[in-house]
Amino acid sequence: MTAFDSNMLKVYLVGGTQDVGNDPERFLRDVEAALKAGVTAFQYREKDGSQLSKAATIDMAMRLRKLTHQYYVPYFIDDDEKLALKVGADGVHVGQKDQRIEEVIQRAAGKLLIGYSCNTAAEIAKANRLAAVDYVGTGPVFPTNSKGDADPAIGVVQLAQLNAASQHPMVAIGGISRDNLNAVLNTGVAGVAVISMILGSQDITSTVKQMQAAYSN
Ligand code: TZP
Ligand code: MG
Repeated sequence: MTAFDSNMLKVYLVGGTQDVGNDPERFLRDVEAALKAGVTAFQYREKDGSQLSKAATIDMAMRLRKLTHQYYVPYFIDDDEKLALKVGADGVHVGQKDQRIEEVIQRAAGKLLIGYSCNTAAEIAKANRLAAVDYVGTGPVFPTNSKGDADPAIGVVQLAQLNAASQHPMVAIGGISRDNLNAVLNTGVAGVAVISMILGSQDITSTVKQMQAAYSN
């Protein structure tokens, strides 16, 4: 497990094979292009229409561990701290609808970095009391097509308020695109997590570089 640094949230790629037309080889190619171009963290999130078997998901998780090591990029796994420990990932991301955060902390704290989805003031207040949480993921900021059970969009005003209330670094997620990236960064969040902005891009390298450049504006 690498040490947590909030800079790792800046350009945070999330994705699974379902985000690239259920094509595992294309997924590996696209993730590698993004790692090479400079994403600061990667989260493997195999759900919402995935067609991979359990065995194929474990195999993919291992291949992604090798790839992320090759590019020195911190590697998180969505929802499944057992899989994260098995493949030697750096961290696990836990949603509100997933396993209870207290149980994940008990099993994984000190072994895995812990990200936690928090989309309301009450959820942020709870996360503030959990010292083992490394960062919170908050959204959807805008409507998204990448998550079947996404809550209504919160918008940048609410995002800024939640970020101000959070004692953990915050990464914003949901519907983030070239058009709204600067508005999201103006809220003061530590970073942005995206699926389609990168995995749906015609030119992954230039998209990642534009995201990096947005921090120096
Ligand atoms: N959690 C909240 S919104 C979302 C997740 C996983 C999907 C983000 O995907 P996109 O394509 O960046 O809107
Ligand atoms: Mg989850």
